[in-house]
Amino acid sequence: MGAARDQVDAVVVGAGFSGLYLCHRLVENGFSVRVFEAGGDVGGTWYWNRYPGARCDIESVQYCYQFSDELQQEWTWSERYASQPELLDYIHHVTDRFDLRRHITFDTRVNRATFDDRTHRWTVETHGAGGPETVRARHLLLGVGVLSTTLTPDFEGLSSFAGRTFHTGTWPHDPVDFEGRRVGVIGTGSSGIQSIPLLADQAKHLHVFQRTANYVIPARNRPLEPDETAAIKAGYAELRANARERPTGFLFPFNPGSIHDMTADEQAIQLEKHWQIGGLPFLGAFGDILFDREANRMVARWWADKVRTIVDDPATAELLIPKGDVFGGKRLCAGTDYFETYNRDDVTLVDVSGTGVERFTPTGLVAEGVEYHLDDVVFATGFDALTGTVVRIDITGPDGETIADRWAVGPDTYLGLSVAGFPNLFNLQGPGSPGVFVTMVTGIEHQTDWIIDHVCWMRDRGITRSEVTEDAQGRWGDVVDAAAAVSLRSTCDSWYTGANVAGKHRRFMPYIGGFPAYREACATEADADYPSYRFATADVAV
Ligand code: NA7
Repeated sequence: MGAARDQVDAVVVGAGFSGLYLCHRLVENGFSVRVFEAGGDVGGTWYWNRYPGARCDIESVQYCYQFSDELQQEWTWSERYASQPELLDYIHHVTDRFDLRRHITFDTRVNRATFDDRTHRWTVETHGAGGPETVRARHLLLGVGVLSTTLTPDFEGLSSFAGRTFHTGTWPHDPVDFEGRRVGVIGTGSSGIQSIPLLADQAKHLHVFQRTANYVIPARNRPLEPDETAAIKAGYAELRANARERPTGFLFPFNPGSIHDMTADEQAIQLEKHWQIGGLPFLGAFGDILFDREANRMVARWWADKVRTIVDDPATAELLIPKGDVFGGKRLCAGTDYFETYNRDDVTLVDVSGTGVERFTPTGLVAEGVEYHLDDVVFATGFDALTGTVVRIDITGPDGETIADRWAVGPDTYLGLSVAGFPNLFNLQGPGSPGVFVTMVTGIEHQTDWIIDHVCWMRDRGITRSEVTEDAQGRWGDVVDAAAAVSLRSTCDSWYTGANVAGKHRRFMPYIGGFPAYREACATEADADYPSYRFATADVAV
């Protein structure tokens, strides 16, 4: 590794898409690196989220690395939307192909990191299978994932429940058999929506406890044919170049026009076209769906009628239609046979929008005053998104302030990457980043490349400390807020705003001004030799 294992140039936290690419680029540029990963292997999100039906909602060919053409050419995706096992195979392939495994310590959590302002190094304390370890590093790079701290509601009596419980975000590695069992699912976000049809196939009876209905579009996943794959591989360069210029960083059929400019018949044809395309590209039907309330309502009404044609029982259909929510305000869900599943006799939708799931009993749970006898309960209850994993690490800057304290009053960042008061630290895809609105892997590559340029620039000049200014951070916060303000998304309760976590500061966290504008802001900063940062060189040669 070129340096003692307890003193390195960079510590990377996480071995998912972010951590692996960070590791690759650091090593490629001659930096010594240790990667710490809480899981037992690489994969991040795709290591943990192994629930039945777990699948990407961005097309596989656009949800993968693009830094190596050899990698692109040698890897063949089998389906339009990759399943969790295929994504994990891909991540393993990348890890081995670029020989990254030897830099990673698995089953190990980073508990604490403290910046030493004398040496300009982070002291990083870990705990894992091999016991505690302390590593000193110039740079602390967080690739901890934006949906990696699971939430399980603190239900009364939960510990008395004698059956099995699972969370979609920490699913067991061994197959789970639900055959002949009475299963309950709590939560109808993407994870619930993907898993419910498969759980229904196995269970003796499935109860779905729904607090809030969600907008679901058929994913229309399918195998990729050999001739399609050949065309994709031949056209990767063009695909990537075009995708980079799109606000989302990925390509899908998009009509920038307004719904108001079409007749009712034309609107229906256009919406049907996008319904047939399926998945997130449904939002590309009209340019004003997420910006104009009436346009949004018109689409929601058309969609509700679709649901009524699929679900046989009218009362169940009405329950599955969100009431008053902005269409696409939460992340749109891509489902496979989701609504059809409610036509099965062995599936019951339970409305828990009133008094909710009240308590667990040894044999099940009580919801809305009714007791349900269950053998297994699946929590599909989401994550403390974007900030949750970062604030659970005790990260202390030179002034003694922790990131958790700093972000308790709002997750301020500069370009989503840097936090004032925390030198030599970069966080990927978190608050202030376009991350969750750009295809993740593309956003990760872009941010990583920017970080690598920054740390190389420091090294070339003998600089050992880099810290963003409060002013620059404040200005970026205004940019993030202004972009959010024009979108209906910011008006919704969702994990984007922190509304799904009791007591969490309420702010629309991602930057939704689009990938091109974000790349321009990052490039402007780098091209001008990082005017938003203050630099210093340590007196001590360590
Ligand atoms: P989400 O989208 O946050 O969904 C969590 C679901 O759990 C949602 O339906 C919640 O209902 C429900 N929930 C949470 N707490 C409760 C309680 N106490 N009682 C009943 N229901 C509850 O998480 P996912 O894992 O599905 O998806 C996260 C992202 O991963 C997704 O957006 C994709 O980007 C991939 P609520 O809406 O709060 O009423």
